[in-house]
Amino acid sequence: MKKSILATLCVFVAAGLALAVLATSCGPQGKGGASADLRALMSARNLSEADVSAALKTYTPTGGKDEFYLFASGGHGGNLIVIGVPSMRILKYVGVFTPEPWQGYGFDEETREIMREGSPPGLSLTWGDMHHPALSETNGDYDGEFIFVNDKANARIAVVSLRDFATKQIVMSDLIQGDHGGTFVTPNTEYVIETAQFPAPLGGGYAPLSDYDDKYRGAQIFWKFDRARGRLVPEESWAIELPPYMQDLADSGKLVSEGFIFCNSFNTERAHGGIQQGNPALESGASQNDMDYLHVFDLRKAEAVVRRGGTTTIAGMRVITLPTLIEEGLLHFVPEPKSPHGVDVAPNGNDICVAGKLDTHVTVYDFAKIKALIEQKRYDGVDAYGVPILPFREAIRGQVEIGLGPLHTQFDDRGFAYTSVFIESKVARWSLADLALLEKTAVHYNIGHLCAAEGDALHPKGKYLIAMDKWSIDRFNDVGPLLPQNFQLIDISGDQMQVLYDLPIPLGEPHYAQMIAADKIKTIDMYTPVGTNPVTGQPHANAVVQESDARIERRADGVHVYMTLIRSHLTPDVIEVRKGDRVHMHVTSLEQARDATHGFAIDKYNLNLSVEPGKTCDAVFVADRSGVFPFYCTEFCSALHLEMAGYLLVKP
Ligand code: CUK
Ligand code: CUA
Repeated sequence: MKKSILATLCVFVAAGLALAVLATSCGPQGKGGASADLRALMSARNLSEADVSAALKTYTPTGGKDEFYLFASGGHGGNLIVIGVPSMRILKYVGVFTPEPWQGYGFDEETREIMREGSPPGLSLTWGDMHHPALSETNGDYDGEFIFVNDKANARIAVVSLRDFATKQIVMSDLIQGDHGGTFVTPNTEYVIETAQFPAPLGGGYAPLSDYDDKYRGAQIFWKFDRARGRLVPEESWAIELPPYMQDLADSGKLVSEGFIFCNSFNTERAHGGIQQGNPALESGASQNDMDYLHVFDLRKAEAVVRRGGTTTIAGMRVITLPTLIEEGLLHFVPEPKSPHGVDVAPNGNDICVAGKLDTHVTVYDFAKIKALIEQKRYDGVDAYGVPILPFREAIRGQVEIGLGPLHTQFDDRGFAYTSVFIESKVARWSLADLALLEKTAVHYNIGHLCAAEGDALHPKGKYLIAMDKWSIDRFNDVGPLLPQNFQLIDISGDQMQVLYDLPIPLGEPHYAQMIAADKIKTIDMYTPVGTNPVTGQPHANAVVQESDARIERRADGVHVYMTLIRSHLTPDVIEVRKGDRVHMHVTSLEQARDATHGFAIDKYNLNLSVEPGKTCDAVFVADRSGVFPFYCTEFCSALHLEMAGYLLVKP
């Protein structure tokens, strides 16, 4: 054991990473940098010293914990991915927009209700296109309590509690159709921001495309968050009407810019397709102008307008209309080059970074200058809807020439910014102080977002960055035509960035992720007291907290089964009903041992529950087929797990 530790240290020395003091302990073995055994292993596996040094930076022995949690969107898989950094071990998929049977998510009544509430009336959507997770913040730093995620496809926002890593709420407003710019929080999480991408008549009505300029609109919703309840409050939320450009990502101001919201846009051309009608495709139609508009929105002044009732209600949502926004001086535009993607406010709060997909620069706006221009009403005209435009040159601090296809920017603790360069497949590191490009590191194909540790918070942690690469061609063993995405872990602590590890993501396209220090996450071990409803956190009305109370009751609305689970039996274990009965399962786990989870599945009734220690949940189904249907526990919970089973008998 001792020998292998010494050998390991020697490899560090070989890679030029160890402290000099360690070198003395390497003895004769240290001459070549590694022991003969390690050398043999390296050559057998064809590893360079750089490989070994990378391995040592990520390898986490059994029982070792990670320094950070990475929360990555699961893209069109609809679920959230939790990963430990630097080990890059996947810790959990959290069911959000898509049912997740092993969590009972979308199968028990409590979570089915979450999915129904977040769906159009009469429908229960079973997937989403998650793009941007946003951790809750306190004073501009992640606090580890909640994470919010959007569903681009259906214009929804979900709330996930980080106490139990479970979804608590999905909200949907009929105001907009499809959101891309979500989610972003204000520095104390008063609001969760959701922005429409596709202009459409607000509130969901019909209008022909020939009315695009007049009837189609963009919008940005400010969902009010009640932290004590852990819920978004639709009645206290409101929105702003925007011109029918494609509003993209947003960011909250911080420090000097706190109280302002920045949102980039593209397609200020207002192209809307119609290839067969002789119009340009959206991709070229939306790429004509050299400049689009950075939206600068005064949130504090807008709140005053909302308070005094200066809103119009559309689809149940209070909306500040575009004429009111202009009249009250709440919205200003600043030109931004060309079809940009994303806006990121630097930790100093004053530098606002925008990268143009079709421009080679990151443009750094100077908030102090923007504010002065607004105060002096120094306008370069107005847009087609009357929104005042500030002069570009007077609003910026400068531009950094980055390369082809710069997209998103993150920050570290040393004053560096990191921008993903999509077309070049690189990560660029540049200095905020002098706006100078320092270094570019090749990553795998088609990097989209990148994520540094707390890299969009007030106090970034540095150390690690994840390159979120969209193509993984040639990188992993072949799995057919649909390949995983690739997360590359990059060490950013040194003078040179170093790619350490490739993690295939086989769940959906994770657009964005956030990384938080692990010590900020405080989870519960189990649901207490026994009989807790995990969604509300309150005692469940249908809980049965001792086995002797387990029972079957026939009532007007069907058969109610009050069931308890404890190693290794289900009580009752025989359920007799008549064909056509509605069966209401009320299932409680009496376990109070950590991780002693039971499942509950009924054969051929499309039902699987996950019953963690202390949890109660309901499931309702109609016993519409007669026969004998075994039910059983789906978690291997004990030596007699296979015996944890029973029968549902449905009499003809
Ligand atoms: S987006 Cu996918 S790479 Cu939805 Cu934030 Cu930029
Ligand atoms: Cu309980 Cu297996």
